[in-house]
Parts: sequence; structure tokens; C-alpha cells
Amino acid sequence: MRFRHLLVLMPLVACAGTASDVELQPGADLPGDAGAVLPVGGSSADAGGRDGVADGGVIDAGTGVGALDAGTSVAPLDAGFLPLRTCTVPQVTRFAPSGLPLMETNPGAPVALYIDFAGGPHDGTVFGPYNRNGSPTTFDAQEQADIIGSVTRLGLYYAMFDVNVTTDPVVRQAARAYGWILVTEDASGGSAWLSTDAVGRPTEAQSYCGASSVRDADKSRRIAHELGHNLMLEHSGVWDQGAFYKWEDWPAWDMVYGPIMGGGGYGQRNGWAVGHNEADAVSIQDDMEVIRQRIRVAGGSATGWHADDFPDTQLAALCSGPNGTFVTPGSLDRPDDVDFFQLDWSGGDLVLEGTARDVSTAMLVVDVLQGTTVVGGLGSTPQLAAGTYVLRVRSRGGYAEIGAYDLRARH
Ligand SMILES: [Ca+2]
Ligand SMILES: [Ca+2]
Ligand SMILES: [Zn+2]
Repeated sequence: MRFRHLLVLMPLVACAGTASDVELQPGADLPGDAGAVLPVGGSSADAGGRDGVADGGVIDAGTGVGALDAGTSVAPLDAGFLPLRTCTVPQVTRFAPSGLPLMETNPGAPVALYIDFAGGPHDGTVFGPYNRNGSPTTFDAQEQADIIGSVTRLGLYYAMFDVNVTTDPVVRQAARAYGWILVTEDASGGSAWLSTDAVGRPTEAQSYCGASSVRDADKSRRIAHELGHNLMLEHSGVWDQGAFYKWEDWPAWDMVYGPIMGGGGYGQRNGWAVGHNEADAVSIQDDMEVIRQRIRVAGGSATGWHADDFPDTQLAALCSGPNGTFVTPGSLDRPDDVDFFQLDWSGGDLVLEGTARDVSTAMLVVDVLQGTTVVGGLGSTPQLAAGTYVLRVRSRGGYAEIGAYDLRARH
């Protein structure tokens, strides 16, 4: 099977969504962590024999150390407790002479997904670069922010896989296999080869996508879509009376969850899906399984899944976050992944938040465990006694409800 797989989209209406990219500018906090999670000035929940500092409900691991003010990293801990970690948001530090940010979302992974913003030839056509400032050979601050946001989001769409989304051509060349997407101003849609040997075969691993995907409400989903074709995926959708409809063309579709391979429509959440596909009206396409197997075959990855950030047999420390919050980034790296964290609680009402990071489709179940007993979960647990607890993070269990998350615990 080897055929041209063309996606032509209507030009997108206005650029209504560009503001959503701003939150991923260099130097920003973790998305969603605007630094204002905690109530100001603390509350009477600051019980438990501590120092009485009005700390806004900061968890201090029961050490008697007061507020973690902005800039204060780690509180010392009682013997036997896991130290809190200082968790920093990775910053882009490498740039090409043109100003192009050189990024890797998962260094060392056997399959590179190379996002090429510099333009170049593809299938007999030369495509221009990503360019919104009139200078095709340099990348200014706005373009850098766009690119960093785009690559970050592509890393989130592919967070559960053993792939490295990168803008660095050297990394692509060194990878065992790669997909290659030109992001260009010269197209409004996109195109990719769909073949039995796409990623892993250089002549077929390249495709292109219109640059508006980076800047509008699409949030780079169309780039993820074309890469999906390179990883052997057909369009997902619905068959009716012998005709195939992509997701956005099917009026009865649930608009909450939009399959990445469904086309150009917008769900409130966009992610991988399992269901009927354009190849025929019979087969069921399991997106994640197709991608995973392609990574195994083309890249030699053992499982195709991303390495587990917190091994299921170990207890991890929470992060001490900025401005007195605790924002702990994590990832459900496969459907049955479980991540465990230690919570040293000073007593009082516990508020636990576990959210998908930006475009991630993770849907979390978090249990507060005392021994083997569940004593709380997401949301509010009133008057939780001081002590050491375990937070158990796992998927709600729906298809593709995995990926990057942010965990917050506070009074
Ligand atoms: Ca994990
Ligand atoms: Ca784990
Ligand atoms: Zn397509």
C-alpha cells in the first residue's frame, strides 16, 4: 500500500486562537500555573503546631518551616521523609544562528519527529519556511514563541510514545528513524505519505502542513495529524451508506473529543482514538497501537511507549512549586501506568487538583492513601489529619486518557 494521502482544508476563519499560544512563551510557568493557585494570606487551616506564618496553606511537610515564598526552593524535612524536589520548567537554551529554537521533547528516543520550520524541498516543490515577520531566514521573538509553543504541544500529543519531537536537523539525522514535517506558509492544509513503511523509510517520511496550525485554535493538531499519517494512521471517522465521513463532517459526532486523525474539526479535547477508519468500513483502527507498533518496528523501541517518569514500584517526591504552590508535573506513559507521590501533610482541609497539561488528554483518578485505605481523592478532603500519605495517580481508564498532567496539593 503506497498512495498519496492528501488533506486539503478550508482556510481557517480568522486567527481567533492565537492568544492561546502566548501561555507557552519562553520563561513561562507551567501552563495553568499562573502562580495564583493559593489563596492570599492563608487561613485558619494553618493548624498543626507550625510557626503560624500566614502562608496561604502551604504544605510544608510538617517541618515547622513556614511559607515557601517565591524564590524559596525547598523546605528541610524530617528524617525519613522524602525531600521535596525542586522542579523547574525546562527552558529552551539552544538556538540556531537564524534564531530557530533547537528543541527536543524526549532526547534519546529512537524515533525523531522532526518539525522543520526552515522550509525546503518536498516531492518536487520547494516550500517556504515558517514566517510571519517578512524575513524568511531569521526567526524573531514572536516566531520563536510560536515554535516553542508548537513543539511543546506536539510533545504533548505524542507524550505517551517513545518519540522525540525535535527541531534540530542533527537530531533527526542521528535518530534510528524519523518523520519529517515541513511547516510552511505556502499551504493551508497538509499532506503526508501513508505507506507500509513511512516512518523508517526516508523517502516517504516527509510531509508538510500549513503554518496556520501553529497560530490558530488548531493548536498544532494538524501537524500531529500529518505525523500520524507518517506513522501509518488512516483518517478516523464514520461510514454511512458506503460513504466515509471524517469526524468534523459527521453532524452526530460528540464534539467534546475530537480525534486527531478525524480531520480539521475542533473538539474541546483532541487526541488519539479507536474506531472506524477510511481504509474500509470493516476494520477498527486503534491509533495508539498503530503508532506504538510503528515505533517498535521502525525504531527498535522495546514497547513503543514513553519511559515511565515515575516507576510504579517507587514513591516519588512532590515538587515545591513557585509562589508557595506545589505543582508536580508527571505523565501517564501507558494506559496502565500508575505514579505514586508522597504527601507529608500538616493537617487540615486538603485540596487536590490533577489536570491535563494544555492539550494533553490525560484524565486522572487520584487517590489519597493511608496505608492501603483510600481516605481522599481529587477535590476537597476536609480535615485530613496530619501525617504521611501516598497520592496514587492513574488514568480514569477511557481510551487515550493518558499523557502529561500537573498535580497540585494545597490547603
Ligand atoms: Ca508515569
Ligand atoms: Ca508509573
Ligand atoms: Zn489526513
